[in-house]
Amino acid sequence: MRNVKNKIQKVISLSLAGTALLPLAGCRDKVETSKMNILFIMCDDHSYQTISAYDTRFISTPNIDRIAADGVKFANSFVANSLSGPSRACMLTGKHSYTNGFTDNTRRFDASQQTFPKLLQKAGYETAVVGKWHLVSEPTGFDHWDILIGQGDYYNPQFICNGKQVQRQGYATNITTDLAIGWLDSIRNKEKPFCLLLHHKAPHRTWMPDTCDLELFSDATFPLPENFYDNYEGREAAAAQEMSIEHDMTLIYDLKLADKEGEIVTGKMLDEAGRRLYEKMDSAQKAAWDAHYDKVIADFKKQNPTGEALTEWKYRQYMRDYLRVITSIDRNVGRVLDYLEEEGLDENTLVVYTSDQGFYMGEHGWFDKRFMYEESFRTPLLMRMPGGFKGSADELVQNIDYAPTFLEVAGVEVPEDIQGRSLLPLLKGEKEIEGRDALYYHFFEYPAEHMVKRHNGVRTDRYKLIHFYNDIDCWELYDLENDPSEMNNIYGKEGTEELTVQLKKKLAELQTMYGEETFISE
Ligand code: SGN
Ligand code: CA
Repeated sequence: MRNVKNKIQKVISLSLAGTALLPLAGCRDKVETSKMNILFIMCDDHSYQTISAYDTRFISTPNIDRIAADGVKFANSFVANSLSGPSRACMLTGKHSYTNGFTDNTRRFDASQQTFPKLLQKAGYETAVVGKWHLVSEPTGFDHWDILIGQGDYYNPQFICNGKQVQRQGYATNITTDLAIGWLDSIRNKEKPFCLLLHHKAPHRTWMPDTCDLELFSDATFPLPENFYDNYEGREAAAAQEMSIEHDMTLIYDLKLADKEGEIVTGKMLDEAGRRLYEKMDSAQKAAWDAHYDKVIADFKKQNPTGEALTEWKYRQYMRDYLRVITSIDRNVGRVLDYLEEEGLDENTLVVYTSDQGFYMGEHGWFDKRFMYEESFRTPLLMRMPGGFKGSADELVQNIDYAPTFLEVAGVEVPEDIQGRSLLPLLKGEKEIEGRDALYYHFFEYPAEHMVKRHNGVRTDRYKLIHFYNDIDCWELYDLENDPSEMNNIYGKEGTEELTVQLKKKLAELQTMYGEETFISE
């Protein structure tokens, strides 16, 4: 049925090409082809390891993969600062954190500054954002906004719709998708091209699955990452973190073992928070939840694992919940892609899928992100441009590049002060981004939850140099070709002198280029 409707739409739009004066009966969109629509889908904490276009070990994500199959898979995509608010600010402005001012999650986004939605809106686009926002100040540059409050809840979340608070029943990923389709279908002005930011809360901690996905992956076991029991030798900052599955992931809050008897106690304040999340569900949601987790709790009590068996139990449980949440995301991505096809909008819409950063799936023994190490510095990035290149792009790209890309796709001049580079050449299959031979990274949020020290660094296609500073002064150097898991810090080792000098020079150059000289002297 869907295909039939789709074919009809395509025939109509083809037959209308070049006949602008004909009545547009049956054609729902009157967008000029030069003004491409933009659908920017982003999840929160979605690891590239759990997208089958990138990695087939854990899960199949057929719908997200549809974007990759007909578009570009960026094989070397990175963020500028691996944390939600900062990452979003980098994307909106096309500038690094120090320049846009949103350096960590305690900040408030300066909404008066230049952003790509504002520039698109000025150029005649209809703009909207639905779902997670996380920038504290109200969205500006949007004709319509319907955002979660703060991190938002998985179940029955509160939204702020154009300034008015609304509570919605259901599961966040489904609701956010409904809001996106609802806006596309009946709220936006169809005379204009659109730019829609569809930003999910999922799969952010505490990885709460939709009730229909609870039984998935129940029997799945996962091979432990080789460096699961990392001892962080030669990496002082890595040793100081508080994001380990063994020590910091909690049974009730993170792993949903809120037993009715109250026998499971981790002694952490988070126990109470975990029980509160459960209390926010309605009775039908609780019944479905109990039907699954009561069995898990009973089994856990029977096994009563300790030591490494407990740590590995936690890892498996974490992976199962995380993958269930990804299943719901993938299904909902499919719904939006289907909608675009049904309406013939796929012919004139750039579709983007990304995450605000990568995430650890047990590598180094961790969950969470923040570090400049590969799993959290990288982020998935797929872009499908109608008529564009299909395949993999290996160039180093970063989330400050999205803003100039969207502007260029829309035919809007990219302002001089934007620090990112447009990826349009790569979307067209041209293999070059001018002047990009290394990426800069800067993480600021310390002291804070998870205790990842402040650091900045530079990455080329082969090497990475990191400087941890503030209450520590440690350098790390990795040869990613020989040590892709970053276990062997070769900083200060014989034979690395020349390389270190070059990378420090590059780091200083990038800091100057991105206006951080003042920061260096602080
Ligand atoms: C919350 C989480 C952290 C997470 C931060 C930042 N704790 O504070 O585990 O690192 O968000 O995540 S929780 O107890 O509230 O779940 S971010 O992606 O939004 O930056
Ligand atoms: Ca995040």
